[in-house]
Amino acid sequence: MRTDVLTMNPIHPSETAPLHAAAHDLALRPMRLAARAREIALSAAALAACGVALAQGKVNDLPGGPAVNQLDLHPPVTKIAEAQHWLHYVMLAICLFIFVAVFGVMFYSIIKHRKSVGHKAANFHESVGVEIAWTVVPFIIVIAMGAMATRTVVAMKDTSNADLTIKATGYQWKWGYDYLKGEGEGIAFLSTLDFAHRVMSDSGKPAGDDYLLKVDNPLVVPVDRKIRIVTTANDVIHAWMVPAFGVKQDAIPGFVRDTWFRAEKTGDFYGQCAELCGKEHAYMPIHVKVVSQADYSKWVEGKKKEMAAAADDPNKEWKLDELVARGEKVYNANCVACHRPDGKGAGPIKALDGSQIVLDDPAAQIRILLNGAANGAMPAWKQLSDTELAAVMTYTKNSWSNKTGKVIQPAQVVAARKQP
Ligand code: HEC
Ligand SMILES: [Cu+2]
Repeated sequence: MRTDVLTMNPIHPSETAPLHAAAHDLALRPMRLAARAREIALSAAALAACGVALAQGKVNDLPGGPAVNQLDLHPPVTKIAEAQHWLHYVMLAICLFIFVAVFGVMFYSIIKHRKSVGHKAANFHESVGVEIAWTVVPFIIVIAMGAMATRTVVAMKDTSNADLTIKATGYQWKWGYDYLKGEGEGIAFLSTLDFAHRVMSDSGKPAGDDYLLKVDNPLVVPVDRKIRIVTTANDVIHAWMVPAFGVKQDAIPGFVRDTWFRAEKTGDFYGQCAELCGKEHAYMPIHVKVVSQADYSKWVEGKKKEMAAAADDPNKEWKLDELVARGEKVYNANCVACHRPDGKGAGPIKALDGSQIVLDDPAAQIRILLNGAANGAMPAWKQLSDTELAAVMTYTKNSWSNKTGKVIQPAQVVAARKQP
């Protein structure tokens, strides 16, 4: 059996077509203008897609995100990003200088001393002076460049004395944030691409300046505080990157890595997963909202209240319509992307509408939700709460043509979690 290199999942022959279609779709998806320019060179088909996108309305710069016709790096909002930009330009200047000097001497020699104007090739061996010069000069250049970069690289790695520590977990395909230490400790949520953007992408009709960058729950942090981001992953390698902060750190399953930033401006800043992690790699954006200390405290308070309200007693017996209402929200946040709003799925994604398991086999349904299926093609949803899982299962049992009138209670999920 073949294995999909992106998701490391075995591919059934019937699955390859949609996966390839998705990959193709990715290549054609119109992006912002700068990236688009590259695509035009790549294929005439991309050109057509681009024309369609342009006709659909004007795209503007997104503050904290990509800009139209952007050539330069993102405007820095941290000291580290500023230092990185400075290094970038100094290194570029050094390289340019060497390039001009070396090629200048070369072309001068070729033209000035060419055979046709009567020059004869010199014939000499072993010049100690030249050999020392071409060893020592590059050595000094390399050491000088390394010395300049070292301070910044060391500072980038110094995650000590953070005001706030947040764990960012990469999932296929979303981010999970856990506030581990500092104000807001205990807050945890998932951050998923806004479903409207996926619909736009699927229909090939991009719109808005934050296209494919809008999430349901942005990461919120206070301005002027040292934020330590601890990265890890649940399935495959992802990377947490926010260019304006000068931050990019791999998120590796089974490992913990960290990075940090101290944003000097409030506002919205955007990034992307930066490690190809499967077919929906392009659908796991990062949105960081930097707010004032006062607004941050307010947000923490609100979030805590929200969490307290949502922290349900797993022993509570729920009514059918309560669970369905709650489950619809869970479904729209986590399941629609694959199973579609009509529950019909597509290709290898099995339909929930009419599924025997959903209709009639609660034990199997709970098992699939907790553990995933098809080697993770259907992800495990252990990270959802017992009530959320019970709610979404009850919702799927009572939606579309599924009219079972049956309920799964949180207590059943609790019991299933305890089974090996
Ligand atoms: C990344 C895509 C993806 C997401 C997101 C996803 N699923 Fe699935 N789901 C699948 C795939 C693929 C299968 C088929 C697995 C197989 O081949 O056995 C599946 C199968 C299922 C099944 C078994 C259906 C059957 O008849 O075998 C259930 C139940 C299910 N999913 C529920 C959910 C729920 C509820 C959610 C949201 C919490 C969800 N899924 C989110 C991809 C997904
Ligand atoms: Cu990723």
